[in-house]
Amino acid sequence: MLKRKKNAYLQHQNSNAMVTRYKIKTLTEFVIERQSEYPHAKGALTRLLNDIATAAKIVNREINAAGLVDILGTVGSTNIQGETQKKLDVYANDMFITMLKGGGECCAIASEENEKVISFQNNIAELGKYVVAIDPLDGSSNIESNVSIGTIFSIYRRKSEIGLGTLEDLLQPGVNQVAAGYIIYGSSTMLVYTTGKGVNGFTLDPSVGIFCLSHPDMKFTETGNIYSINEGNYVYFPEGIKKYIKYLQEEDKCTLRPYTSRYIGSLVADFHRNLIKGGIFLYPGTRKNPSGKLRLLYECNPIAFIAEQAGGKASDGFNRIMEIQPKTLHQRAPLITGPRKMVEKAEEYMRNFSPKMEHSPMPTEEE
Ligand code: P6P
Repeated sequence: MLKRKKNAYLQHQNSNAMVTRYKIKTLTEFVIERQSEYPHAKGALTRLLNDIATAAKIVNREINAAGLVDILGTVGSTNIQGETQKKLDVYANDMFITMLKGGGECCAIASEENEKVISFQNNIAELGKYVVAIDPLDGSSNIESNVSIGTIFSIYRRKSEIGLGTLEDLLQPGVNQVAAGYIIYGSSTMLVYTTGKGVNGFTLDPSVGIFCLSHPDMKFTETGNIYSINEGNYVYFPEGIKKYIKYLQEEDKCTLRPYTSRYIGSLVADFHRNLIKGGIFLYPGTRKNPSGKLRLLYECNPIAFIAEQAGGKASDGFNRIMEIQPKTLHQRAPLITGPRKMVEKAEEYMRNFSPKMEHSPMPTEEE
């Protein structure tokens, strides 16, 4: 009798486990559910996030097909950065702009691929309340080598009242972001985003074209043992970074050193791995480029928002990234981001060995 009861219980548990295992929450369900946490939300941000997710699915399809059709080659033109534009770069940029313009919730876009702000006129008053800064296909130089690449986006409320979005609407410090995230086109395609209440990751099920919640409430580990930096620039690094790297490479069992070096050269892929496994990412200012390489509006700020919401930190070596007041659309900023304790150790080395870097020259548009 007891054995029959036990078997019946186990069968009941297994059937529940089956249901639980397959009870998925979609991105759409999640965003709508979370919308209720914002009393004044009328659904505009929800629709904007879904517009971005839809564009990402379409870009994902083209990236996966890229190896099969002749869109790996360059399109010949160059973007604002002076980089040769890959056809996928252009395709992704066009797709996100089209979706954001068509969705009606956005009145202006700053894109890595466009020199100036792209503004839209919304004739319906309650539309166009947001602006978006976006790197439509970051790391695209890795496309031919089939390395994971990404889209990085940042969403702000517009400051102007009505009409076309303006440059001032885009030149807001990162603390004003209402949402930020990235899509990583890798072995699986994931959308990771925050609206200021934690970080959640959604994996695309390509068979049905749905982003499913796979990584709820993502957090950095308290510290990690991975460091990501392009050591090919070592000779140009400030003394503080040089000494920090040597600190990471010393043997010390108590602090898990020497750390492991991992660097792909694709910001979204490097950052995402470090968020999952615990590690610090550094793209510092150098003797050659005191403001570093990464762009404040659509690389540093969105990554910084995610990092802080995941319990980590993001600085330029001295100051919080999200408190930098942008002066130009494509300005660069040094970026050090990861678990709080790791970033603070790097900042300690910068303060002690490269204090003069704190007030490096203000970036210019040409940079
Ligand atoms: P480097 C890609 O071009 C990118 O903007 C980021 O995705 C990446 O982190 C960085 O540049 C890599 O730069 O100089 O190490 O090749």
